[in-house]
Amino acid sequence: MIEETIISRAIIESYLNELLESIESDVIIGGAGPSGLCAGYYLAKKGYRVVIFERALKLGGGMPGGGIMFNRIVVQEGAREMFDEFNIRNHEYEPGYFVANSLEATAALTDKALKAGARIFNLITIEDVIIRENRVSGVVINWSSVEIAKLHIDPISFSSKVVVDATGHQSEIVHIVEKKSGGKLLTPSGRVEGEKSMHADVAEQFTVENTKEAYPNLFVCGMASNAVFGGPRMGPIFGGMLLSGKKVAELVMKKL
Ligand code: 48F
Repeated sequence: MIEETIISRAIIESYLNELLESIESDVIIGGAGPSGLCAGYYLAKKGYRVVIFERALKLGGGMPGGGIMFNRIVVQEGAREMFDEFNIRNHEYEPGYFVANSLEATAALTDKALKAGARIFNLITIEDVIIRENRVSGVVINWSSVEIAKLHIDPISFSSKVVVDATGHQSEIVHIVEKKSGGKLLTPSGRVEGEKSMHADVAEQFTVENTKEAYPNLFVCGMASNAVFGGPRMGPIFGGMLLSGKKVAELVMKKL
């Protein structure tokens, strides 16, 4: 006989235990797109306590949608090793251009991040940060449904040694810090420099180069790096996103 109440208890208790264990962690990552998942995987694999908050129901950010809803992604020579690391099947379309199924890529990143030990909470939005002594020391979260329904419900806070903004084009966490710090970011102008128009080749390099600390204890990766440090966008080529996720994990490990 199946007892409905046992199913309910199993779900509630198991979820809440994981949420309680996540109140204090080493790294909070905002956004479970390709760069955030990749960063979470590399950090969790090394034993760091990683918590990822994702606003959406489904993971992967812009990855599953491929290019104009054609569920394929491309990575360039120099990033193919990332496909190998995540065991994502691919083929060389033309010399130096490797194509893969974006659904497989999303599933592989998610699977690896979770199994490495990253705790991923979907349907939760980071709406603010905690700043102590001019350093980011955590985030303020609420259910995404509260945001969508515009309900007047107070959020709660989670602390971490480091926060990573992997929220993509919007770079939402850095925007919050820019506003609340009065423009004291570690960018040339102290403010968000803003994303430039499409230039895939330059953008791919820029993403990795500008994966860095944008405010004390707040790092950026993926498209957020371009938006914050003023680089171009690149469309459905994903090598830079994955390499950026790997690089931010290395920078965070050094910091910790
Ligand atoms: O946009 P997204 O996929 O970011 P990414 O890892 O990759 C960018 C590429 O997908 C693509 C591209 C590559 O060629 O240009 O755009 O840099 O994933 C960002 C995730 O962050 C979530 C959002 O729902 C998405 O899944 N997100 C955004 N703001 C918040 C958030 C927030 N405030 N709190 C939680 N999650």
